[in-house]
Amino acid sequence: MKNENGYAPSAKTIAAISTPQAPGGIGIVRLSGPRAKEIAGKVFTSRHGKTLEDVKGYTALYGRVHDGETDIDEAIALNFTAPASFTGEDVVEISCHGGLYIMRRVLKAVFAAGAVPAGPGEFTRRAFLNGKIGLTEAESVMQIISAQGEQAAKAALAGHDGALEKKIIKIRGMLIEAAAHLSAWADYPEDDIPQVNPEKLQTTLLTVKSEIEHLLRQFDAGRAIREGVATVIAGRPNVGKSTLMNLLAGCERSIVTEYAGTTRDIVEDTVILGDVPLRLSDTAGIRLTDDPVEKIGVDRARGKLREAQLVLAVFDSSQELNGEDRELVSAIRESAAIAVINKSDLPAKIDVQYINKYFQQIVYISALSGEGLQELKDAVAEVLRTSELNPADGILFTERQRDAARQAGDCVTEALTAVESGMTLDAVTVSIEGAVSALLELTGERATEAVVDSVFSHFCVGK
Ligand SMILES: Nc1nc2c(ncn2[C@@H]2O[C@H](COP(=O)(O)OP(=O)(O)OP(=O)(O)O)[C@@H](O)[C@H]2O)c(=O)[nH]1
Ligand SMILES: [Mg+2]
Repeated sequence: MKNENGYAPSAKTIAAISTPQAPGGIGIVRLSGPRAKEIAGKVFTSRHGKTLEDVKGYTALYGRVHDGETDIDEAIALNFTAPASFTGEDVVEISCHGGLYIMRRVLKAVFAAGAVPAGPGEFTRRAFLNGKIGLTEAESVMQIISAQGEQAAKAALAGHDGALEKKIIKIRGMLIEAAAHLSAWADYPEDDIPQVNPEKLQTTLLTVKSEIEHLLRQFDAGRAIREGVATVIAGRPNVGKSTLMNLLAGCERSIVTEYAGTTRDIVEDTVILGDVPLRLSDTAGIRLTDDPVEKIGVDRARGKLREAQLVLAVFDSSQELNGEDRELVSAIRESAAIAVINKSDLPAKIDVQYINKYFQQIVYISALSGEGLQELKDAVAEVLRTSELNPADGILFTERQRDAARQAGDCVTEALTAVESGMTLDAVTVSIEGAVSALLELTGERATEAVVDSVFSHFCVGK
């Protein structure tokens, strides 16, 4: 028998430890499947003789968990009755003391009583297959678990509440309406179907395109907030890179002296600037040098620069620009970068016009006094586009989602080109249908088994 989602419910009852594989106050062994209550009943005996099958759903029973012969621990068994559970199946959670030895013994007893080990993410996978949650919501379960900061947690929760799915369904609705009108008009020309207005069609497609582009732009910003950004502080010697590092870190992380060539090795620290975790690297001042030790430092700085996701290019406001500054500017042409004009407390000599020409974001700062720090935060949020991020709006979380959105965007662009170049409306319909199918894959409504497998392979066992 298949459920409304088109999947046959699983006959197997799975079990796993759902709390971390580490000692804790409480540990939970979770079972899900048609025999969950019966199997749990074989290893759990309640104090007052009630069984999990007698009591109604959402009842907690207190008792002992055992392996049929000896008691393992005292425990609480909580039952959820299908379909009103996380997985949509009968679920029992046995909460015992959170010692690893105890939890493993309980799990072993549950296996001996007839359950099979749950695969990675299998509980969430069953929730998806049983139509309890969409694929994007399932993916955000992982994001909620791994969120490190407030913004990231908020975004993950919004995804779990279906913000992305709603957004995709809205976009898809617009496309489906356009495609339906096109087909009806092409198939039943004698009926009274209003003629397709190419301008209106174009407007719809442009709206959809800009919504998809907006989602794609936010992908990188969302990732910056979730995973942090590899940020390199670079510049010629003595411009105040290490002073800036210390200002951002809030402690004396790097050595600062008035001598050029102080920093040799890369000094690293992670700081949260605004909402974004920056993995900072303070580097050696880039210049030609005969000092063999400094030379290694300069090479390392250049290497770091190539890997950087964001460069804070530091210049000394009190000095004229020199060849080393210009070399840095040309080395980071392709990178996301902010020009940080430091020592703003001193009389300015720097040629700002030159900097203006190459950087979109310029910040004046005194790393010594901290003046200008807020402007730097704003510039970082601007460059990484985290200032535009609105979790309630729906955010693409995973590369899988991003790729599907990209594909949909490409199809919409194709459809637009077809409309603009006066191609047959059939060609437009084909492209629109391509976009719809990419969006169906994004939400998981038409995802292949391979896609579903790969989504859940990233989960841990017990989730
Ligand atoms: N007046 C003023 N001096 C600063 C400022 N920032 C740094 N300095 C001074 O500039 C000198 C060099 O600072 P560092 O932070 O070591 O410079 P750096 O770029 O790390 O230098 P290297 O490691 O040698 O490449 C020190 O004497 C700092 O006190 C600033 O904003 N204003
Ligand atoms: Mg330094």
